This record gives sequence, structure tokens and C-alpha cells, in this order.
Amino acid sequence: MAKTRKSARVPSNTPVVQDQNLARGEGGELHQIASGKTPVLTTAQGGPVSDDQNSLKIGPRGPTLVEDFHFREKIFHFDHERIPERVVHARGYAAHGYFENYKSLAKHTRADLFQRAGEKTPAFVRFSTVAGSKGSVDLARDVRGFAVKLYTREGNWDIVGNNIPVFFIQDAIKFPDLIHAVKEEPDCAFPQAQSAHDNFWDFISLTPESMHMVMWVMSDRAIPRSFRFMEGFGVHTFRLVNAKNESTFVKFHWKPKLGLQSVVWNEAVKINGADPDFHRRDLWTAIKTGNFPEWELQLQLFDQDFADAFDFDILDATKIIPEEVLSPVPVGRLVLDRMPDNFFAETEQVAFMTQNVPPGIDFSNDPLLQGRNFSYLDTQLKRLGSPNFTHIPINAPKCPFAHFQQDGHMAMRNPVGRANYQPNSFGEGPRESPQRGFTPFADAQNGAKRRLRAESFADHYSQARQFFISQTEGEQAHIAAALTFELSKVKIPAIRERMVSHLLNIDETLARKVADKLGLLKMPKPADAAVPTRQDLQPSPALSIVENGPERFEGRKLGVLVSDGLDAGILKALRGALDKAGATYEIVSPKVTGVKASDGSWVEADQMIDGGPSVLYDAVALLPAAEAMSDLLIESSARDFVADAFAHCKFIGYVEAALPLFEKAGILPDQFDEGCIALTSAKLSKSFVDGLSELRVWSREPKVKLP
Ligand code: HDD
Repeated sequence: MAKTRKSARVPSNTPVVQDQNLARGEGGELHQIASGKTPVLTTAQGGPVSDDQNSLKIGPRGPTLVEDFHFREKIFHFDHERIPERVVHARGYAAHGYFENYKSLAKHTRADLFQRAGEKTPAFVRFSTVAGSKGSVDLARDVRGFAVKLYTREGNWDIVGNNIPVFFIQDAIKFPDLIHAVKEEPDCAFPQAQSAHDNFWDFISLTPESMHMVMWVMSDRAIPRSFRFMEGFGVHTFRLVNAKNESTFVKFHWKPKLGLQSVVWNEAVKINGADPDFHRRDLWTAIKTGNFPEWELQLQLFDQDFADAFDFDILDATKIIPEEVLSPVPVGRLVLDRMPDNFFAETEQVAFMTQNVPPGIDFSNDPLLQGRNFSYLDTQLKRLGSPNFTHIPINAPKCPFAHFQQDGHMAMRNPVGRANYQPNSFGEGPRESPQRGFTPFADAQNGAKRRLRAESFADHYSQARQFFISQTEGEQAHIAAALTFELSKVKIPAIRERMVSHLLNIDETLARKVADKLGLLKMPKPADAAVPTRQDLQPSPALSIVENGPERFEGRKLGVLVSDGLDAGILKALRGALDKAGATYEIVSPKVTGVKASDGSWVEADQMIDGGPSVLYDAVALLPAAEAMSDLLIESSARDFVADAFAHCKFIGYVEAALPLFEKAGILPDQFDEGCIALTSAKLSKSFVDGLSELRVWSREPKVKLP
């Protein structure tokens, strides 16, 4: 006879998660455990739950009953937790903040948010990568989304931009092809979050209009150090329209207060392993510690005559107007100062739409923008599942609104009263306002209805070249290396050759370098160009990251490698100087608990060496004591810490005891350069931090020969 087992009822002694809505809800007393403030767990219908650890069964081991409505509701809800991820820009991270207007722009626009100096408009900004899925890594080589929702008094305005001011294609009808090509290949479902594969480069090499964007994506712009150090761009030409119905063309630029900074590719690859959430963590930490990231909104403003003077079309999203040709005007600042309370409710459910513009902002005929204006509304219905997605708080306007839209899934706010239409004879409900309402700029249109690409869109190489020649030598080398790496992952030789044939139209030295590194047996002919590449465009220093880097170490992080017996005076001096500079640091130690310093004080660690490789820091300081060296020298992670910091051209402060670590990392004394700084006194430690404003020792790069 089978032995009868004793029934074991798991006690409900685990901590109860506080449900804020419940705590605020009606009937609070009924729903509180008698002994204290802990709320009683309920079903979604509000019924109190007696046991959340065991499903309802017959007998202790018996079948589970369908009658268990709490179990069914809980599992049903769990089964439906996911909504479709965004087709593109699935991986993102967002924050709340505000836009503050500097001075009235009434001359150019009637948009309410630009009328008064000091006016603050609530904002929600979502940064993203494009190609990877929701769970992919942060440091993929990719464009970054920079989508800004401004809750203005005249409705929501979404500037759905990127960190790159141009785009791959000129017409929205090509968007599905571009995205299919860059995403994982449909038969094998890899590679994830990577453009380094045949399908992407096949499409690109057959799409010459993408060449300008390709130069940007192969530059370090596609591997930013953090969202806080990237520019944002509205990309398209838009219009500002004033109260007299006069239009001015405009391009939107967000300039980070901290300057521009990116990582190097070898570092990006390692960051993805060490901390796939590197960008998320960076934004979260900055905001939670009160270091609110800030961008200045700058506008390039111009009229039709100015536009007509270019030989490219201002409606072509593969073109920029160089800042040296038309200076952007600063008009306000965007500050991010609050993380969402809940990732899903806000960051996941936020719905950006290019067609969300307030009166005073208008579209141009850019065919990419026109297509986007259709796509975004459509995608929100699919993703959020109901036309009532504007009822979700993150999407709802913060200004008064009134309309007759009603019913549908999840309707939260139906119009009240009898009349749900207009005109009506009850005098009920809202009416349109010709004065206040959005009136499109009355731009006269004519022409035959045809599927055509204008000839003014035909120059695909001149600005690609201009971007390339605007980079410093080191940045150009990074572009060549990125192209080589990506094309080395392409298996079909004809695709590689086709790409080199386009590069020949951009810069011959670049093409030859890539061809050589790829080992191409013979040079292809330059690709046929509809318009020959202009050689007379001047370099634009505004396009270089290095030329527009930060001026201080503010907002950055020092990794401090320590051991028992470290010099307490030097650490104190470093900490003081970092605080003063508005920078942060992490203590990286052999054990995660920490170490005992020379004066007997305890120094708590933030990371074990394994968990805190130097790729996570902007610069490093090596403060081990001589007595710990024998242990450190056999730790490969300690060796990598130094080797990588050196190879990634970082500033390295060191105490004398750390010298054997350099040797172990293969760095000989004659390789020491101005970026290797001996910290022999507290005073020198302070000046080390002052010197970190330059961020990287680029002069070291040709010597370390990073791939
Ligand atoms: Fe797009 C999302 C930016 C072209 C269709 N796009 C999306 C997001 C950003 C951009 C930042 C993420 C918004 C968020 O954080 O939720 N997209 C751009 C830029 C483009 C561009 C700067 C070119 C200048 N996009 C583009 C075209 C189409 C789309 C041509 C379609 C015709 N984009 C979408 C979309 C997405 C989207 C499928 C996916 C999820 C979403 O909209 O809400 O509708």
C-alpha cells in the first residue's frame, strides 16, 4: 500500500508587495491585516485572498480544481503580460523631465510652448536601439532613437528623432525592406542586434542613397558612451508657422550639455558582456543621484530662397545642412530629472507619433516623413491593442481635451451627457475653433500623380564624403575598421566588392584601406553614380565627436582598482577631486566586501575585479599595495583591467606598487605615455583628475593597434 504523505501547507509568511493602488483605494480598513498596515492581497476584482501559495485541490495531492478563480485569474493575467514589442526600436529606456523655453519665438511660430521665456513644458524622452529585440544589448553598433514627447498646452508634440541627422532611405516605401534586411535573417533567426551580416549589406550595397547614413553608422556615433553624451536630431525638415501664417523651414537639434563621447568598438563588445544594460544603468544612476542630463534645443531656421540655393533637396532625409553653413540657434533646454515609476506602464506603453504636432509646427513634403505620419498611428493600434491608447496616462495629453470619440476596448473616459455628436441642438459638447485649431500651412501643390524620385534627390556620395573628411584621423580609422569588421561577416564576396565600389566614390584611400584589410584580390570599379561626388565640399568640424568632446570629467566615472593596504591618503585626495569635478567612481577590489586601507580604515567595494572590468569606466586609477601584488598578478581579470584600459586609450593613474601589473599586461615602461600618470602624492592625484577632461589619449591609438 502506498504510504500516505502528510499534507504540507506552505505558510503565507513571505513579505507582501505593497499595492499602491490598493492602499489608496476605498474600503481600506476591510483590506488591512488586523495587526498592522500591510494590505490584504486581493484578486483583480477586489476579493480578499486567503492563500496565495497553494492552488485549490481535492485532497492534499489531488487534482487541481477549475473552480479556483484566484488561481485562474492570476495565471490568465500572467499569460497575457506581454504586448507585441516595437517592430523597430524595441529596446529602449526613458525618463521624464521638462523643456524650458529661453525666449519668445513668436516671430517664427505660434506654438504655445515657444511663446514665453522660462515656460516649462513636461517631457518624456525614450532612447533606443533600432535593430535588436527588447532583450538585446545596449552597445550594439546601431542608430539610437531619440524620441521626445512634449506635453504642451495645445496637445502632445512628438519629435521622433535619432542620434544621427540623416537616414538610410529617401522614401518611406523602402522602410520595410531596410528593416527586414537589418534584422536577423528570416531562415536562421540570427544575428541579433547586428548589422554585420549578408542581408543588411546586400540591401545597402544595392541602395546608394544609404551611403551618407552608412558613414555615420560606421563611425563611433553608433556606439555612444551613454545617452547623456549623444546629440539628437529631428532629421527631416519641418516648418514653423507663425500667427500670420508665415512659414519658416526648421531642423531640430538636441545638443548634450556634457559634450559628445563614444566608446571604441573593442570596448563596446566587452561592455556588452560585462553589462548588457550599460546605457540603462547609466541613465538610471545619473538621474537617481541628481545628475540630471541636459540637452539644448537648437534650430536651423531658413526660408525657401535659402533652400533653393542648395544643389540637394531639403526634403531629402539623406542630407544635412552643415552647421558651419547655417548656425543652429539655441532656443531652450531639455532636462531629464525623473525615472518612470514603472517601466512597462510608461517606457513600454509610450506611443510616439510623428504626426503629433501642435498648431505652429508643421510638416514638409519629405517623402520619408509623409510615410511616417501614416505608420506610427497604425503601429500603436497593433501594439497597444485599442484605439484608446491615448487613455493610458503616459500617452494622454496634460492639457484639457474634449472630443466625441467613444467606446472601444478599454475605454476609460467616454464623453458624458446626451450629445455624442456635433452639431447638436442641446448646446452640448466641444466645437471646433478656426482661430485656435491646427491649420495646415497652405502650401500650394501641383504636378502629375506619379511614382517618381525627384532628380534633386540624386546625389548620394557628396555628403558621405563630406562626413568622412570632417573626421579626425583616428575617427577615420575607426570608420575603416568598422566597415572592415562588418564586411568580414559578409559571406558573399560580391556584396563586399559592391560595397568597396561605393566607397571608391566616397574616398579612395578609405576604399583601398578596406579592400586591403578584407584581402580583396582586385579593386572593383567605382559604382555608377547618378551625380559625380563633389570634391569641393568643405569639412564640417561639427560632424566630429572628438572635436566636440566634453571639456571636463563631469558626469563620468573613474574605476579605482584597490587591494588591502592601499594608500588611504591618495584615495582620499582622488575622491575629493572627483566630487569637486562632479564625477563618480567605483572601487574595484579582489573581494566585493572591500579592503582595509593603510590607515586601518575599511574601504567598501562596489565591484569585484571580475564584475568591474575597466571597460565600464572612462578612466582608471590603480592603487594596489605591494603586499597584495602576488595575489593580483595571478588574477587574469586584474591583468585585463590594465591591458584593456591601456588598449582603449584611457588615462591610467597608478601608484608605484602597480608597476608589475603593467608588465603582466604586456605594457613595457617605454610604452608609457602622457596618459599614464604616477600618483606619488595626494596633490598629484588631484591634478590627475583635472587632466581627465580630455577623456582619451588618442595619440596612443596607432601604437596599440586596436582592431
Ligand atoms: Fe521610425 C519607431 C525614429 C523612419 C516606422 N522610429 C521609431 C522610434 C524612433 C524612430 C526614435 C522609437 C520611438 C519610441 O521610442 O517608442 N524612424 C525614426 C527616424 C526615422 C524613422 C528618425 C527617419 C528619419 N520609422 C521610419 C519610417 C517608418 C517608421 C520611414 C515607416 C514608414 N518607427 C516606425 C514604427 C515605430 C517606429 C514601426 C516602431 C514602434 C513605434 O513606431 O512606435 O512605426
